[in-house]
Amino acid sequence: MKEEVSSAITYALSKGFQIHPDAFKILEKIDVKELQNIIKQVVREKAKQNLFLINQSDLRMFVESGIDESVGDQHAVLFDPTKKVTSAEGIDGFTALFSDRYSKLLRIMMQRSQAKKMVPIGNVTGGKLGEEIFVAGLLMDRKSERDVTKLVIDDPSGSLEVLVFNQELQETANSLLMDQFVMAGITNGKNGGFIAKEFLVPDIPDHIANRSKSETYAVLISDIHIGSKYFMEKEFAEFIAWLSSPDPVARKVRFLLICGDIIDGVGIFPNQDKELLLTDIDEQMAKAAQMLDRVPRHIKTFIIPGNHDPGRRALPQPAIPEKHNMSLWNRENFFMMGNPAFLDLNGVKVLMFHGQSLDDVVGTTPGLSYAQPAKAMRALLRTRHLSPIYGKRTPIAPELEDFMVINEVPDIFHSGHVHVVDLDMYKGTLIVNSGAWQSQTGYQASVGITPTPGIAIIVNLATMKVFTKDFTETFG
Ligand code: D5M
Ligand code: FE
Ligand code: ZN
Repeated sequence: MKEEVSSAITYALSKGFQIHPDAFKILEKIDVKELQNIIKQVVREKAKQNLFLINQSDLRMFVESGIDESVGDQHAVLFDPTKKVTSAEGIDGFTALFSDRYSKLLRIMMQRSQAKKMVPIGNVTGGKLGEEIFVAGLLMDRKSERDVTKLVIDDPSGSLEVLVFNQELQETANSLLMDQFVMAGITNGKNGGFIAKEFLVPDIPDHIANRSKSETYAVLISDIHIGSKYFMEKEFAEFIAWLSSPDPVARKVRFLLICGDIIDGVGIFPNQDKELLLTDIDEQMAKAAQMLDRVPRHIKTFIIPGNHDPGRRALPQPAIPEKHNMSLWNRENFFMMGNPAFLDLNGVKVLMFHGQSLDDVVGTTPGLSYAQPAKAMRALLRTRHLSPIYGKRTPIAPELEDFMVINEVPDIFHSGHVHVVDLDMYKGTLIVNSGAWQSQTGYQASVGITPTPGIAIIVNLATMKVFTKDFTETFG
């Protein structure tokens, strides 16, 4: 008998359990690396039910042939920026980026009836308009003076100042994100100038989300921050162990989505070294690989980088470079992708974006806060762009194409970064901010961010029902 098998049996016996002879045969077939973990899970589950005999059926699900084949696990990576990023340099790069943003979003906007009355800005500036017309472009400037808000909108033909007097419309104007695409209905003012009558944003249409034919669960997490002093290792290990537990929900999990900040990194912010347990990124990555290696082979795991992970910082980010995590890259059930990424899971379309721009959205929009990141994510869906604001905290690369435009409407929009779990449903799209596995840092305390760490988000892809599982409870 293998040493691991006899030690697993000894463990069960020491807890007062008996093992049915048929169960022995199955123990021999289980992956030895998982055995200790599995036997502990089985012992804990059965003890809860006051049953002290381990039989064949308790273990069958852990051998390869015991995986329920009726739970579908079809996937396709529909977009990954890793091989597309080029980073053109200088002003030219940004001109190209903004011009591509404009044309992609114009295409989306052309589906609106108002687009029929759209006029290029270059044709507007001189003359009298007569009736209300529409202009569309990127919001380049916004100023408020006494009772008037002034917006500057650019399209490739020119630049136009639009005046907003109506109070309700001023609120809409203030909720727009800088550099976002906007369409404005305008008329001539009495004293010259152009008065805004209405604003239209690209937005997503009301839709019915795609569903999985089989009852398959996806688990959504982010911001593990391995290497940080504040990384909640016990809770995270408990979560990973749950994935191979007999829990009926865990048995139907086929996808694990990790939305960035896998490790805490090194030199990400000043004096970070004082908050690190592991001070080398390769040590941190090795620890990540060691912990994630316990994800069972039948769960497809999709990983995108965040601002703490190795590789380029500017958006869009390529996948975490292979040299930092060979063992993760080499796992057949692991998929290393860039940020953002777009996936098809059993027909359900999932947009993954770490969420760097949420800092700028929360910071510049009246009424938004870190306590409700899903509201800020809603604002991104309305702009049909993942990171519109240029020149604030979020670094954006001068690509020739704007890969941050939300071209296709997602069924699930998954982000992290803010470390607060928040769920929302917007026009048929499930919005998930999946929290963190790091307790509150000094910085977060100083700016009033109260994280909700240690929680996994679980989505039933057949019904789009979503629930949370709190792994901090086990430890009180
Ligand atoms: O970011 C976690 C959250 O905290 C995110 O909203 C940014 C904010 N944060 C955390 N540390 C800093 C520093 N040092 N400067 C500015 N903002 C910060 P995360 O990406 O996990 O660090
Ligand atoms: Fe983070
Ligand atoms: Zn982050």
